[in-house]
Amino acid sequence: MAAEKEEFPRLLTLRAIGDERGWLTPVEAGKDIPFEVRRVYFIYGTQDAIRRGLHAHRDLEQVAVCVAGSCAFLLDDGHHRREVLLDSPTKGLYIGSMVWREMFNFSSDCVLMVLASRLYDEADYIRDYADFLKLARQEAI
Ligand code: T46
Repeated sequence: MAAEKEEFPRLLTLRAIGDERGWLTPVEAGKDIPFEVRRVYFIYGTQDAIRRGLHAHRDLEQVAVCVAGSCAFLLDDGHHRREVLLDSPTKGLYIGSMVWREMFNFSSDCVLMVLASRLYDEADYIRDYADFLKLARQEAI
């Protein structure tokens, strides 16, 4: 039986609860996010000409949400390269292990929140694209 084609990239739609006071988006581990959240970090004050990321993770799941402003992601799983614009606090971009990511086109008001499945570990980063491709293509065999 042919394996089902996984959605890449996977976008999660977060809830938006609004009334006359404005909007509220809840993020609950195990409900809105498909893993237990062990770390949260924010990226902000990035100029629009800057490119960040440029690495993959060996074993890390993350969901990125632009809670203010917008930015673009390039995701590359070693076989497909896709660009995604994050421009709403209800759009969550799921990034699994062994996916090369680059972030760019940051708006001046961009606040990018990232929820992660593991604590920070520099040894988990693959920062060389050629090394990443070799590993990603080996894994697919
Ligand atoms: C990712 C993309 C989306 C810490 O001390 N703790 C942390 O939890 C993180 C994420 C970073 N740092 C330190 C490590 C560096 O000295 O903060 C500095 C900047 O990190 P980095 O250059 O890795 O930032 P980005 O924007 O290139 O990448 C970050 C995440 O590191 C990465 O996991 O997937 O955002």
